[in-house]
Amino acid sequence: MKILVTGGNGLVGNSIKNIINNYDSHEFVFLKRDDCELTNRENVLKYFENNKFDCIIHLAAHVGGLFMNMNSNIDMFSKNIKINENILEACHKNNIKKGIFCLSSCIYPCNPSKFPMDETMIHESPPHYSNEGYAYSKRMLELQCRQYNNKYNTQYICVIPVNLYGPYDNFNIENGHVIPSILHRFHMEKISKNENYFAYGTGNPYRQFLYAPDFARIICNLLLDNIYTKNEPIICCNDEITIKEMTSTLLEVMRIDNNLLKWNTNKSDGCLKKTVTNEKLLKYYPDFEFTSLKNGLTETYNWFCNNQSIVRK
Ligand code: GFB
Repeated sequence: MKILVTGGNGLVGNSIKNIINNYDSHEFVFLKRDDCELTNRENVLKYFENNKFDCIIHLAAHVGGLFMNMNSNIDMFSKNIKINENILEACHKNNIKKGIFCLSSCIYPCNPSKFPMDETMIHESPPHYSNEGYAYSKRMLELQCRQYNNKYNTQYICVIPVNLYGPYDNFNIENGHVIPSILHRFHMEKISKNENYFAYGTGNPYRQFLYAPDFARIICNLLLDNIYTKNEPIICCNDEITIKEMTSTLLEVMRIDNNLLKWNTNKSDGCLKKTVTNEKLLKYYPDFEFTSLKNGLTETYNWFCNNQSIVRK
């Protein structure tokens, strides 16, 4: 099959690039932002018309950490709605019947009826105000995929990862997610010998972190090994810890004394808890081996230090 990967030069796109040798009977095309502006309908329809694909891994999105979301909820909604609508229309017009579409655990209700949350609870009640724009744009993507699946018998599978991290992430100190932005900021403090190690918020919120290379393996399995033959959403998550525990492990990996860590509680904590379950995933892949946080953080920090010329900052 000829497989289009949108967001091909991002965190997960590059992780897929590193494992496609395992799937050499298929051709992967990695779409970069400069190849086609996905918010532009005409560009997208022309690109699909001119290139013809059998299936799609749709990863491209306007994403960012808590503070970027809080500052740009309008952009988060409008850009992602346009991207997803254009991609789905192009898939339909070019008879692409199978694909992976990426949501996120942050779209879930912030006050759910129960924890952990499962695949049936996406629309149960409002998401956290901090990322409403992004959350509702992704909830609409789940709705659109379900409508196409019901009417045209497509297999558009929505995958729901938790907080992803790894090599090729966005290490922007203000707009990045917690792991890349703390890693970058603390690295600068370390090499400048200033040693002002401030993390944001209280450190009490709970999060589940998934190593992007693990998520890439899950995506390729779901799309290509015909074990999961349904077209319903599926959560991809690992164990839950507090931001404090994650930061402590990161400092250990960066060889920074944990006693030097301070918290800037003027900064928001965002959603305190958004626990989801991987019960469904493990039903289909009971032997799936997740990378431990310590190993994932070690590989991410080594990659950051050895690839300064290409790191997104
Ligand atoms: O990863 P993060 O930005 O996203 O923040 P969310 C996670 C937690 O880390 C929050 C704390 O409780 C922050 O207060 N934190 C501590 C920091 N220090 C830092 C820091 O230096 N930078 C950042 N960014 N956080 C996002 C959603 O929520 O989850 C997105 O807004 C996306 O839409 C993503 O879906 C997966 O987990 O709070």
